Amino acid sequence: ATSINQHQSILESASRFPLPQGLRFSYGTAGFRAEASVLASTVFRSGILAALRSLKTGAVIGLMITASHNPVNDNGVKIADPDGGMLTQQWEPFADALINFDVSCMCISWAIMLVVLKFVEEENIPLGGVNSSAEILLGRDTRPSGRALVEAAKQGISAVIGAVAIDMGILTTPQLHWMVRRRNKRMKASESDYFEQLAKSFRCLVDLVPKEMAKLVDAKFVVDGANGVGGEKLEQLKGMLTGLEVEVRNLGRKGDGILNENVGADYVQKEKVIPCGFGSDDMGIRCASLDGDADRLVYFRLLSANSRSVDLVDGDKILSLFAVFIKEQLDSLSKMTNDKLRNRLSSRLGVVQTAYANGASTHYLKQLGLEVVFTPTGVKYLHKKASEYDIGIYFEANGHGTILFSEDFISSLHDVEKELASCPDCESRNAALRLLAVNQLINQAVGDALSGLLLAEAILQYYGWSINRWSELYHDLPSKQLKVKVADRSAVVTANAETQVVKPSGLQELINAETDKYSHGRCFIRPSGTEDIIRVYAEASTQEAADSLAQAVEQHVKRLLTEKSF
Ligand code: G16
Repeated sequence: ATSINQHQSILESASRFPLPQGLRFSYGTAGFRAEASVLASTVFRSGILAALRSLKTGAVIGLMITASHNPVNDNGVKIADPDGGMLTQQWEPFADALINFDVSCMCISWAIMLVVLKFVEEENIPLGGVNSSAEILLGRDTRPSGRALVEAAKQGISAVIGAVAIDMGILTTPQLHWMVRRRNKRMKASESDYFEQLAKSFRCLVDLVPKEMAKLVDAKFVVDGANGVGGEKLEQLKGMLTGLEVEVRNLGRKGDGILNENVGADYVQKEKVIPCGFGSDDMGIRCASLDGDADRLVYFRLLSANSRSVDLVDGDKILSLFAVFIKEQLDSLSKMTNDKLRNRLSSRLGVVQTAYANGASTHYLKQLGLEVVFTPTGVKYLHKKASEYDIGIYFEANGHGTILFSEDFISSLHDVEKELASCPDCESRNAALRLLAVNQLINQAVGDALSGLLLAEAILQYYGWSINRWSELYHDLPSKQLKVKVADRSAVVTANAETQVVKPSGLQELINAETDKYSHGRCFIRPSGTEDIIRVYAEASTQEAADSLAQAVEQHVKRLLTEKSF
């Protein structure tokens, strides 16, 4: 009887969310994303998907309604797995099938039912079982369409018998991922717990900074909130922070501008100009920019009072700052005289980047003696790779990244810190305390602009560095990014961490021929997984050369993809 009830429940609610005619959704770089008005059925079905994932894993799952850096009229869904990371890639084909099932020969709700039942059987999911229970945490960003889409997700979740949705309201994406991870570890997981943990671990890092160094850094800095959720959350957090004077602009309040429109980390990083709300008065000031759901962060400073151009401190430079600091703490620990403790802490530190990483950053990191590896774009790939190390630092150039610590390494650090408790000033103990504080501060589930911002600020104080000094760690090779609108972005297929085009045939040879014309030339293209475009990235020894390489390749992409000659 339970099983019949379960079928009826899905059938009845599915009929209320028809799939828009003629559209196909694909699980992209970070879930589903599209114009908000066509998303109700996608979000409803994502609710079913999240509930099945929770039944399968016996753990709490997260469902976030956001389209992050996309325009305000778009929206989307990100799903957090039990460890707080992105939905396992093994379930992506099912997600695609569930959201897009073919309705040509049967009624929509029966089609859903068949897709669900086939998968439930394959995966051995206890759907309709007497004791089945599932819990899904829901969050949304500030988009006007968010409220209605959360309701659609709730209906999808409650169509699965035993599944419960807990609406956490407006959150940053990393907050929701953090909450899912914490709840599954049976730890305190409210928003105030999140803020307290960030404030406490930041204070701990700052307390370990020599006072004369901290004085060298201007306490005042300005943050662009992208008119999204991150600005308001930072306003809440800043009251709990000591030693920082943060001014937050572009909060998305009445009278402020529009979400992500000429503001935010994606805009500043791609266009290399100041966001709205910034101007010549900010000359000499350290500035940072969050994206629409606060999972990306970049820093910048104005280059001159009468131009909008910025010196960009992107994800690669944030990564480099973090890597220099972590390496220094590990070096301090390796100088410990106690052989037994030192051996316990021997660790593998790895750095993960994508093809977008500026060539100068990779060169710099390798010169530091670090192991650098590459994955395709998307935090789901970088995170997985970074988790293979004792300490894995990953960042995309667009500012999405974090530092992962293995549980074994953290437990060894605790042991070392306890053993050395009798020498409070001993540098090895301080290094252990700093690494433990970083582990508490930086989000272990996903890239988090707020925790990344606090870690960057604490490290600047530690070194006594201005943003100019930070920026001079290395000089970026000039680069250019372009977006090309095409009829069908799936026509482009890439390989080797997106550095080679496999389809359409002949295009890679054309890119190679263009690239060969420029000194230090490097260029690749890839279909975006969040927007309906092909992205072109080019690097060369001068800005003019990078621009011209990108434009030449853009022309080839346009010609080949509109001619449909592949
Ligand atoms: C998402 C992903 C990022 C990725 C970005 C751009 O970011 O989480 O890992 O770099 O999309 O992807 P694409 O180039 O495929 O459009 P966000 O911040 O938009 O969620």
